[in-house]
Amino acid sequence: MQARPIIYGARYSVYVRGVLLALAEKGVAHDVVEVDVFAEGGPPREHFARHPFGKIPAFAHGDLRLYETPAILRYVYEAFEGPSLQPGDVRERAQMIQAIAILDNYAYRPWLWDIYVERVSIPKRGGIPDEQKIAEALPKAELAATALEAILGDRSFVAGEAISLADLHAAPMLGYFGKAPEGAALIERHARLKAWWRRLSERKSVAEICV
Ligand SMILES: N[C@@H](CCC(=O)N[C@@H](CS)C(=O)NCC(=O)O)C(=O)O
Repeated sequence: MQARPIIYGARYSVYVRGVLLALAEKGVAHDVVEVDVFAEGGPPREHFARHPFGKIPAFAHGDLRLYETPAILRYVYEAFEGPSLQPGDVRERAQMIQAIAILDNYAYRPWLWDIYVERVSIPKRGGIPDEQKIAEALPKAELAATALEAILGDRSFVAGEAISLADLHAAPMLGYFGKAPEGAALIERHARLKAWWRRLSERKSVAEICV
């Protein structure tokens, strides 16, 4: 087995960041091969051999090839020494998977694409945000936040008192979302979510990777 896993992707990607966070929390040395999936003309042709859907991250370790972040996170959790990133309790493990699914299915699109990209990225490039898209995303963004907060409850992390893969999946999304005024205001309104995000953002790995 080759010593260092390889992550194919870009460091700005929330999904790449989730994997980088897991590797950082585990203390696993790794290499990143930059792949620009948003390049004019689409992802580089050779990337489709690593990820048939042309997305990032793709992952290699020895002769193992993986894509889809939850699978990569699970592999990192199981294959490498270091702190456990998965709760010992069966109910908390189920909540960890539930939180990851909520983030992917209900938070990623409104938080990232409809609000952060429209409000922050597009104006940075000189474009005009789609106000209707933002307005329509706000209730969906709120619902995702409320659902995550309900799972979090009074605990320190989303699936218990210890950090888990779900927190590492959430941190990059919360980091971007909080940069949009609508996201910052929403986080501010949700006291538990706010405390959770503060706890996450103070971690060395999150502070270094989710800038
Ligand atoms: N389901 C995938 C999602 C990965 C994903 O959507 N990555 C984004 C970057 S954050 C991407 O590659 N987008 C390129 C595109 O959609 O064309 C996973 O879990 O890894």
